[in-house]
Amino acid sequence: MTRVRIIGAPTDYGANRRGVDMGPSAIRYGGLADELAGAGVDVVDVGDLHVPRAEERDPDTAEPAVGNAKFLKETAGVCRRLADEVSDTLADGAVPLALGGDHSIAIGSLVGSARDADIGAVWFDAHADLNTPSTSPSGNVHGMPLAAALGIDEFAGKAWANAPTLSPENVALVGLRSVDSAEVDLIRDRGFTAYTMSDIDERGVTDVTEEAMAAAAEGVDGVHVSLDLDWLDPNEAPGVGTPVRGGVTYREAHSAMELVDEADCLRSMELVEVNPTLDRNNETASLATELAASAFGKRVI
Ligand code: 4U7
Ligand code: MN
Ligand code: MN
Ligand code: MN
Repeated sequence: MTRVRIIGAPTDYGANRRGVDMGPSAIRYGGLADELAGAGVDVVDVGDLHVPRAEERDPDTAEPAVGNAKFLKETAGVCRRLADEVSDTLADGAVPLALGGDHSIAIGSLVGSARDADIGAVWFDAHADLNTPSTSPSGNVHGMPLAAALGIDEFAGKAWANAPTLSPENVALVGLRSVDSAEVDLIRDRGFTAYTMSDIDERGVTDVTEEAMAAAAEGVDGVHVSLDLDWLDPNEAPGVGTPVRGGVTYREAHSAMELVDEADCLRSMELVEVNPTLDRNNETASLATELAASAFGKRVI
């Protein structure tokens, strides 16, 4: 029986919108544990990591932005704790499921998942999250986690941020529709596997997801799946801070998550960017729980 350990990481440092720190509560309230139990999974919820609120920082000791990156020190603190939880969970033979919070927490998930294994990653997201402190148009670290984990530019040599066994050839980006110019260059130059929404239009989400999982899994021990809820169309998932029109539908998202399960290489996962203050009746949080259940094997019959 698959065992899953839920770890909440209620951050909002990395996003431009407050409220995403309430994501873990909303996702739990949306029925995550029951949905996973319905998928035949043995679930343990270890609660939330301690995440100091931005307002609790002593203004005299608060770190200034690093380059253009806001709250990088605070993000490092949370990600170190999350990486330890993720690697302990794996050592215990369970699959870590981290709940954000903003997408900067993926740095912790990836570092923890890569600690004792070679990993790949599949990024279901409207965005590439490959900015660095110098290229980011916003300074928000939720737009940088993949660059951090891969040690690109200013992130090179930062132990808290780097997942040394992850390389671009084992990273697949799925559903891209908002990519900044420096990110386009990285995607072209470094050997990522990348699928835009146009690829999904042309080939269908099932083909694309199968190929993405296979590319990520090639030659490694397991795959981290990162699900940013802004991957879906804002009509289906309104409760996100950086919505982009033209995303996948409810059915496409479920098909993709079923194929995540069928690829049979899932090592760790996260659900991020759910912002209950922007949601409609907790629909985005509930959708996140349903999609996780599909990824962990839930089927109609
Ligand atoms: B998310 C953006 F400029 N690229 O870096 C940036 F468009 O985790 C958005 O995928 C990043 O939601 C979105 O700020 C980060 C922007
Ligand atoms: Mn996104
Ligand atoms: Mn993202
Ligand atoms: Mn976002």
